Amino acid sequence: MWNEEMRSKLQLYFIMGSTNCKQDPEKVLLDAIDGGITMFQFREKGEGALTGTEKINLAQKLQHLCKEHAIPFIVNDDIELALALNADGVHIGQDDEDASTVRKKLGEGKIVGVSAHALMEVKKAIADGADYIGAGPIYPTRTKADAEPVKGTSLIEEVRKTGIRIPIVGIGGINEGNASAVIDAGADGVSVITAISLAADVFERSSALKKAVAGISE
Ligand code: TPS
Repeated sequence: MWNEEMRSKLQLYFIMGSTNCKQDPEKVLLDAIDGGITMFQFREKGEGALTGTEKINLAQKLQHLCKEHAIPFIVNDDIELALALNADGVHIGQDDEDASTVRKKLGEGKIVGVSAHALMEVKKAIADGADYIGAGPIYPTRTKADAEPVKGTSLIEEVRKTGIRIPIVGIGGINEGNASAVIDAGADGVSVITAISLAADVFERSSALKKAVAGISE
């Protein structure tokens, strides 16, 4: 699904779980949706993360909000949860199963995204049938404990220079101040956690990010 629809869904891709929020996660997601996010990933990870039925219940509530606003709901890593909820897709990292296996498990018409940190990983993800790439970390991030070394925008530039057209989002330390550099490097969008999830005004910050991605200065 390397089409314009996928690219536009990636414009402002918000990722979140309960551990990334200081307020009620449902309120955070709703304000972010109002601010203009175009895709959502449920990522329930880290110290204090919910498990079992609590995790499923939160996922269901957030999925419901996404459905009401026609925002694709993607699950991080957890294929069983994605299947149980009939989520729109799954995002996987380099340590997970490959995209082709995940797609077989999910069935037709689902979105499969892959994190990549080098050109070789991008090529493998494409061969495995990935729908999009999460490239990063672009800038320093404290949100992912096992993050790879910072790449700047060079990986995205390198991928585009080779003529590879797969949809890409940049991720890692992105905010409204540096988002446009990521788009200029050749990304279709940006993916953020804390720039939105920890914002004092989630609506304001997501609207500002959306404008930065769309190239409209305030
Ligand atoms: C689309 N990942 C790389 S850096 C990071 C995460 C979760 C933390 C960003 O937090 N691409 C996609 N989804 C993923 N889960 C990853 C990559 C992995 P912050 O914005 O607070 O710096």
